[in-house]
Amino acid sequence: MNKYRLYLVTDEHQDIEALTFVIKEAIAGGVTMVQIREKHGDIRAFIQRAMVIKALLLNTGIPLIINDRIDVALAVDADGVHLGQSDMPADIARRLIGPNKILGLSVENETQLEHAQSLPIDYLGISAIFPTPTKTDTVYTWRIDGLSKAVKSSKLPLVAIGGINKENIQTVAQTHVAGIALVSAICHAQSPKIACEELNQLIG
Ligand code: TZP
Ligand code: MG
Repeated sequence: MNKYRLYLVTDEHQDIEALTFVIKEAIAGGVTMVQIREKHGDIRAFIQRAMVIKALLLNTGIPLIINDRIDVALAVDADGVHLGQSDMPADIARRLIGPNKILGLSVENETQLEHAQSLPIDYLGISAIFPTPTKTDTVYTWRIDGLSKAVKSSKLPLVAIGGINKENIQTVAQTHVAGIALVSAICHAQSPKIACEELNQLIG
């Protein structure tokens, strides 16, 4: 099974109740990986949310990934961590989490993509494919062309993120990218379960 295939990233603005609904539905709809993303720096709240989601994912085989924070990932014994370019350097992160955890890194341009190839990581987030209101500080949009080139040149599996939805997911999947990560297309759907089923079908 390709765990990167349909990768849910949580919406930091949803409270624990909304988040629980989304996660339960997404599990039923066939999501393959879940990342908890928190940006406001309240580590206690982050740990609490991570523990709730970890309990929901128990025995599903769906890996739980923590955004940015190695300490939170260690605290809840998550399956992995996703780093950005200004988070802890990948080699140090790997040393702290050990060889068996999943380690992802976002790359925001071609230089970073190339440099990342020799890092001790499992996958790369290609950010952002399209402009998105979910993350307004993105520096570059890869578009389909840039993503296609990245897929061809990278030896590490790539996960596409940013502005992906039902309308454009097929063109993203046609690049043969390993995985597709989404926030709003799943979290803001009336039924995240149906959204996941439809997205999964469109991926092909
Ligand atoms: N990193 C790059 S774009 C993005 C993140 C976390 C947000 C993606 O959200 P959406 O709603 O799927 O466009
Ligand atoms: Mg980050």
